[in-house]
Amino acid sequence: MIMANYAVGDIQGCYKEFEKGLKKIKFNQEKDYLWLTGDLINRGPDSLKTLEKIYELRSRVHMVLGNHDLHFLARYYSNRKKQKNDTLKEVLEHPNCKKFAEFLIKQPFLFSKKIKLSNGSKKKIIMVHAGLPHELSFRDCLRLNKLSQKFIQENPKKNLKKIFFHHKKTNFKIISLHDKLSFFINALTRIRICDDNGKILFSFKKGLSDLPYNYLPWFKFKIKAMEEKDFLIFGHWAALNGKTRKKNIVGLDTGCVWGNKLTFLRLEDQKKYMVNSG
Ligand SMILES: [Mn+2]
Repeated sequence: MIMANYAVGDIQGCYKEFEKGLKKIKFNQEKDYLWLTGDLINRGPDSLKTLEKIYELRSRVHMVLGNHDLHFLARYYSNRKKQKNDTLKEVLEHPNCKKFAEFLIKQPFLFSKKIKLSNGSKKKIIMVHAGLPHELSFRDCLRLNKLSQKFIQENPKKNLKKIFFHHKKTNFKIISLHDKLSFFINALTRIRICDDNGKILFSFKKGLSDLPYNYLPWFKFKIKAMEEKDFLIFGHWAALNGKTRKKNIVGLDTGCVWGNKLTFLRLEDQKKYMVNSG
């Protein structure tokens, strides 16, 4: 392979497995790219080393922010409270913390690029952390992504606080632009299931066999932002263990931080490389 794009599921501070995976795929930072689905840090043992490595590789990294990355940014910029399973202390107390925060706050919620597959055809790849609200067009997604990035970057202290409103606003029937951006950010970083009207149940974290009445995984709806020929990768939902039963929507969070596996997917030919936890 001349050059390759490797997508990696939620690392969550599992540095050892990340490093092992880079060796396994023979990652070449002269020509390859890494696509990270977000939640790079927290809960796992080595958030600091993980950030150091990703920062070192940053010119070869495409990434989107996950809910844990946002939580870190909110702790750094706006004194958000520690959660009981946080493992961010080492990063927050490190002299390079500012550098990492400034790197992360520049990252998008949605990333998309056309790549050339090994069969010679071109494919649009869309990457998000958790998923997409099905009623949004791709143009709307790009526009809201830009505005959301601007929103948190222009006043991180104040605006990062605002986006953590959690379960109160659950769909797009929202009037103010800031509420809309806040909803967009929460949806892209935390969605798992929703109903026909796009109402998201943010508190749900289980698997497909425990779906509440009237709710379906976001990817079971017709996703307006995607064409049949596009390909979407996401992380976040470890209980799925990567399975969506859709050919062009692939989950990459295989629960490494919960003792399962870290998944690397070569986008050119869909070859999967798995690293066992531990
Ligand atoms: Mn997540």
